[in-house]
Amino acid sequence: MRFDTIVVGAGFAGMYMLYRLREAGFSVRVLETADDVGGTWYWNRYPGARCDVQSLDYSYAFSRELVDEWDWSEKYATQPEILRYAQHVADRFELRPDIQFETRVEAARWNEAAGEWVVSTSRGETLRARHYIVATGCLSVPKDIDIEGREDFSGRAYHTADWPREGVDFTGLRVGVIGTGSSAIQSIPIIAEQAAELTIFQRTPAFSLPAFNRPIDDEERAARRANFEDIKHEARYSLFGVPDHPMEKSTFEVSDAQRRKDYEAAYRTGTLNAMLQQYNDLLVNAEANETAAEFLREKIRSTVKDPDTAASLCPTTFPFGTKRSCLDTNYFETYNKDHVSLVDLRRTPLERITAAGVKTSDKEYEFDAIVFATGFDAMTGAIVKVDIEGRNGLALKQKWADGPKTYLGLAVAGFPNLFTITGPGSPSVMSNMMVSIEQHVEWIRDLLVCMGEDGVTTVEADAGAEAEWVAYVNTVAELTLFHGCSSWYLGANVPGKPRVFMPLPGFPEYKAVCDDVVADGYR
Ligand code: NA7
Repeated sequence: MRFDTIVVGAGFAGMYMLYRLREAGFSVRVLETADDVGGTWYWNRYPGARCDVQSLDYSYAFSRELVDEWDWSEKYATQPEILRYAQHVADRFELRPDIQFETRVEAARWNEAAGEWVVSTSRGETLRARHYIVATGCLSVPKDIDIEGREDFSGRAYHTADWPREGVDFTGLRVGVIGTGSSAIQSIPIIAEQAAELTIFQRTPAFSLPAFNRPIDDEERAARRANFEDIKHEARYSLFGVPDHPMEKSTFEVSDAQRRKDYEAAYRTGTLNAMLQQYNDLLVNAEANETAAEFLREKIRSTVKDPDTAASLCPTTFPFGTKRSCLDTNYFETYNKDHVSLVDLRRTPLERITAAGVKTSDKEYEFDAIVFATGFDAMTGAIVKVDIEGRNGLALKQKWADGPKTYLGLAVAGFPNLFTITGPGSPSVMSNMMVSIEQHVEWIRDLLVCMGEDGVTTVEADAGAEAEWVAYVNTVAELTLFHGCSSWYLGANVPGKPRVFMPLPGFPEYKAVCDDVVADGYR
């Protein structure tokens, strides 16, 4: 079967790409592993799963009708509601007929003679297309669980990113949770409501702010709709792609007392960006950052009653915001429950999983169920999972052996007519994904339309431009405190993965470059 374009993934990126290309007259086939749309919101069904961007911002903005007809119920909607939204979009825009579900892409090879991509799937099919668009998401492939003995456990084992559809009832069980990133922090308070005993194994404590989640009422929805165009514009000119209040002051320009007040106000908004942007130097000046970090540590100490547990829960090894911070509901409060305990793996390292449970250097803990909340092979995992070969048999995995190289996070030299939506080297996870997705999809659509109009059959990133772009992304990262921090932003969570900073901070500046490339005839 032959199409103009094959899109991999039917999450928010793939669905919008399909919508725009079909509208522009292209024949498109979307290939999706799951049996429904939703991408990350299809798989991550763990209890308490929510987005860390507010629902009103984490929405498509391309269709006014869609904005007017969809009512979010909460400031931070739950995963089932976000999935319903994705399903609604698929139905409303009649996307499903062009999406092939339960199909994993195994290989994609560029055929030079035919000038097309040859794509093989888990169903044994071979599909051909001029363009191959990767819309597989930034956090979609769980990292391999790098803990010895993982297969030995005789109880029930779960991964937050591959949660059973029917849910899990932990009532009366002894449960262990490994990890304290966002997935763990969101699920722990809910698991604690059911489990008879809950033990959390923490290697690195995370900064987490209360989400102050609440219902959204009709008045708020109406106000939002009334100002929709302004808000949409503001989002596209904001650092993280969510409307914000520009940072004007630096940390030490204000008195200690004023700073406390400012932090308290930012904290009370229950948003990550307010706290990260309270002063304009928090992400570039370590001393400034430490004032915010200490403010958050004080919050932990005043919430968690046991001083030893509180001390373990206080992050001290990286600046605030440089590892992804979390938003929670009653996370730290949960440690005040008698049946919940924390094991600090920095004091007693995890040795292995056993048939009965988890063994640390100190003792063996017995469980009925273990929840692995150990994170993702972020940004590149899903892309290189497919065996992609460009010109002259060049494997993408090989090309990226020392870290991903892209031009604008959109294209890769040596891989004609291949595009990545929110790929490494673009703002992606450093921005509101919805805003980045819409910008990338529209940019790719415009390019493909332009190619058609000009009779151009292949387009490819220039190797020199790509090298310059990779250097630019690294230079930007080096100017910030993100650089050098062991986070999944630079692949540090996956043993052996090259450490290269993958997202690009600063959505508006990035968008300006993309627009400039277009204005310059796709130089
Ligand atoms: P994260 O944020 O990568 O968190 C994974 C957690 O699991 C983190 O606390 C890790 O500790 C811990 N971990 C991973 N491997 C191990 C081993 N081998 N032993 C002990 N502990 C381990 O993933 P999430 O799913 O929570 O969130 C990912 C993003 O999704 C999140 O940032 C949001 O943007 C949405 P470590 O920090 O590596 O010491």
